[in-house]
Amino acid sequence: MKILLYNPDNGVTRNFMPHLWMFLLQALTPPGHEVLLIDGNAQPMDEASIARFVREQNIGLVGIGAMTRMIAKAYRMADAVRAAGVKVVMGGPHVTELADEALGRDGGSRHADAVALGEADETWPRIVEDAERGTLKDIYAPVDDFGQERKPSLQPYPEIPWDKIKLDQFNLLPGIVQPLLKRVGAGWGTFRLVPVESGRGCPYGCEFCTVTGFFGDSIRFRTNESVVKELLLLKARAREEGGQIAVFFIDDNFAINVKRTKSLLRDIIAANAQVHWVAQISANLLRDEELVDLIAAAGGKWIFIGMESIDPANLADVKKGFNKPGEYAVVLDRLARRNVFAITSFIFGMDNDTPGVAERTLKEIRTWPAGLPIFGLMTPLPATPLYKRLEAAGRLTRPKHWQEFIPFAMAHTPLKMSIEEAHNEVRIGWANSYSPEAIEKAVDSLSHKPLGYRINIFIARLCFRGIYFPQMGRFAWLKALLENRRTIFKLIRQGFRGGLHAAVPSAVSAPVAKSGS
Ligand code: B12
Ligand code: SF4
Repeated sequence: MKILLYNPDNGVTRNFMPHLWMFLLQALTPPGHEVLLIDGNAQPMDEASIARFVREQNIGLVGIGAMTRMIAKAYRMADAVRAAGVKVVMGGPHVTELADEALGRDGGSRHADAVALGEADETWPRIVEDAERGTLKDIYAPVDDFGQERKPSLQPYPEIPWDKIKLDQFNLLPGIVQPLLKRVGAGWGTFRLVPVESGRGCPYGCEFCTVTGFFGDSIRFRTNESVVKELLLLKARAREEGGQIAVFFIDDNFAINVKRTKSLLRDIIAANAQVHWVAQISANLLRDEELVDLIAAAGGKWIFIGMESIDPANLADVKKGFNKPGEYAVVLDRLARRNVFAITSFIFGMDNDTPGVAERTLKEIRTWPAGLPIFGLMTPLPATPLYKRLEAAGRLTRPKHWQEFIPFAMAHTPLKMSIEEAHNEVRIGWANSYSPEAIEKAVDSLSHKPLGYRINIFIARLCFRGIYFPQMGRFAWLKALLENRRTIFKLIRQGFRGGLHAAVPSAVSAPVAKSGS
């Protein structure tokens, strides 16, 4: 049977990284089937084109995975596939929480023939076999023979054949700059960011987060050996194709067990398996100097930190009191001293926020080492404790906000400001952090470091700008480059002064954006 795994586009930014679930399920598919992968962010498709594709390719089963914000598009695509006479199975965090919605049992129309609840590592082979036999069931739950929920142990972990997988759709370097970069330095034919997990689960249970409910509070780790092997495979591929590969460790809290993280990092160093990587780690775990030393030595370049707020009352409200705003600056300095920088994520529209929260936060940020601040709005995702609290209090203004996804729009009223005021605070956060002046300042603040770091932060800031300010087409990019021409010329001048080769870092560290940890 020919199987298509499809991930819808997020409708806002171009994806910079493939989704791990597709590669994982592909690796877990029983032999004898052909699995095709399409990420709508890299290969845009509409309803008509997916219907045509499944007919022309004679696809027998389509698997669709989506986060809440892409679910409306996922349903539309699923409807088109089903109308073409092909079965659809859906999985991922949204349909796990709202399986009835996908199956049309909540009064709406049906979008999926089957839903895979939770982690599908063990149910996927069964789904494929049932689909082939024509006996697909409505729901596949990861349970043992006694009906108890069973989470995959991740030991053993499937081998994802990164050396063979076609990754043509995932090259971050735009076609026009490739010939130029090839001239400047060897090894710049491609630049890929690849997701790797080393463990699953987070015990912290922050109120707005899906992770503890979905993956559970008991953490499961792969063996160090299997992670190291995967990194070596990726490193070899980068060498072979004359390109760069960076890794995003997608664990929700990469250092949740500090002892184990240190042991993994030591093994990565010992095996010379370092690639440049990004990981998510909560600020409280970055107090450990030895951990930060090992992060830097093992190739860590960017750490995503879910700071959420500089107000301890807000943090206590959302059960994230383990974040201590008083230590944010110390943590960021500790990282920056080792040339590791931070993606600092903030949420506005929290219950203790008042107008002016953006400027108060920016004032703090300006005292920190240059990084990548990102700003989002408090969003009640289905089945989170936050959703339940707001629903019980009658505060949801758009209880099914995912059915009509609007980027950067609240779905409930905050307590101490209006929805419009919250939206405005987010706008202020982005506008101030990603204006040409702010970008130039961030680049200049690294003037004591080699030029590569300045180029790195410049490219990363330009990419991150696109999370809020639409930057999808060539013209939008051209406009952004024109607006930032002062910084570009400055960097070019510095590059020629120091020699062209000095201008290119060994691998531009990859930018990312999400919320968690
Ligand atoms: C990596 C990541 C991202 C990446 C993008 C995704 C990518 N390219 O990999 C980035 C960094 C861009 C990102 C951004 C965001 N993210 Co994010 N992200 C993650 C993260 C950390 C890892 C995803 C992952 O690969 N997990 C590991 C795989 C193995 O798990 P999985 O995807 O769930 O797949 C398993 C099952 O769900 C199932 N499955 C999944 N799909 C399918 C499909 C089929 C057919 C089947 C059968 C099974 C199946 O099988 C898989 C194996 O068990 C998760 C948290 C987490 N731990 O999952 C959050 C998470 C998915 N993100 C989340 C959110 C909210 C966001 C943002 C909206 C945050 C923000 N405020 O901006 C943005 C929006 C993204 C956008 N613009 O598109 C939420 C989603 C919650 C929800 N209900 O939708 C999560 C769960 C984190 C959280 N804090 O709650 N994110
Ligand atoms: S926000 Fe981060 S620390 Fe909190 S529960 Fe989610 S993954 Fe864990």
